[in-house]
Amino acid sequence: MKNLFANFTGLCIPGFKCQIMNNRILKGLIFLWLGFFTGSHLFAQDNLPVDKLATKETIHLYNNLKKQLNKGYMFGHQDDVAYGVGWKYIPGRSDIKDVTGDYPAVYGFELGRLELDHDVNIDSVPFDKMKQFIHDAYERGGVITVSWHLNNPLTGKTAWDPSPTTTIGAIFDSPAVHAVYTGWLDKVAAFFSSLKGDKGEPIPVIFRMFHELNGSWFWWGGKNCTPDELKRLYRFTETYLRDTKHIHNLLYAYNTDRYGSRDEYLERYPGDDLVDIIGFDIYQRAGGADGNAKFIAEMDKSLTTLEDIAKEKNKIPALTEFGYNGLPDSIWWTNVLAKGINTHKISYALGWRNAGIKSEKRFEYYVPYKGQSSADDFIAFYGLPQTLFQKDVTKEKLYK
Ligand code: BMA
Repeated sequence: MKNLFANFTGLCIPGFKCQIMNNRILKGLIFLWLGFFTGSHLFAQDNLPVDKLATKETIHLYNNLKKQLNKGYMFGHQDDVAYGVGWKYIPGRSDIKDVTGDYPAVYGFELGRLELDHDVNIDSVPFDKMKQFIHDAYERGGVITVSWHLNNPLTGKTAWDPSPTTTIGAIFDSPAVHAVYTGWLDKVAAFFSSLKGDKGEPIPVIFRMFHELNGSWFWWGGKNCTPDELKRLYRFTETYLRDTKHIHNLLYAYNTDRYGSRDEYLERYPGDDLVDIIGFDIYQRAGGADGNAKFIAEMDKSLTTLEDIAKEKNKIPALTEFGYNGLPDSIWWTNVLAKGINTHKISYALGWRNAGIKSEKRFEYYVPYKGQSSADDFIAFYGLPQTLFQKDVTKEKLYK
């Protein structure tokens, strides 16, 4: 011990050579200490997402999303590059790009049916194509978010099979159902760890687990389980992915549907240690001046509450899904959506998918395609200083 101390303090006796060596050791130690200091400063406790072992790129994304709140909100679109109204899998194509010349900044994808080993997801998107889309979007500097309409592991039916209300209980109490559920998580973990950038680094993903969890249409939501059951499932799922499967490229989003009060929003909140991003989904159903005014007022109120909670809890607020199906209002973007969001600081707003038009009465699309009646207004919306698209965020280098 004594000798060691003498060496480190440069007191090595006798000789010059020894002195040089000691200086080197000292310099090395100072270097290491400085490195540690700057590193720990950069990744100080407050600047880490809930996964303390998150990859470098995930940590950068997390911090940049926070910083960017002062610049504007990113526009996102589900399945943007996979298909649009009247087309499917045309390389490089996107309805948003057809209209504005630019891609969205956030790209939503969906994992439903991955748990069943299907080659294509619930909306017929092949998983191998999805991985390529995710890779390309990430390399362009875009942000990836993923939802998962997973089947009911107790009944084997779809996510929309709420009965019986014992599914979450069975996941914990029945070894067979537990095994089904963890088997599904293993597949999701394999999917996330297969997402790699050009340098082999894992691609960060915002995972919207158990989205719309205050509504009663999914087996994990609303009346179909108790708040404590959902919280337990959320904690188990995240811990399993992170600690058992060692997945460290995820930011976790807590995601309700539209909500009436702060208490309702937080009723199923699983804990500050599990959530990076807080958001909600909201759709406009009624049009006209009255419908628009109500939608703007609801957005304004809900976003105010969301921002307050985000500030208190040091989380990132986002509009995790929105839409007005069929976009019947030609100035909806600047006259309604922008008015609802523009006074708020949120990270992003994700428009739902452009599944297409089957007939006059059967259609599903939430962003304009070229020629759609709200396309010109969307270009004006694109030009607003608050809205950020691909070109804006590429400049920001969100992963550095
Ligand atoms: C719903 C609808 C469905 C779709 C599902 C999963 O909101 O868009 O058509 O299958 O999401 O993405």
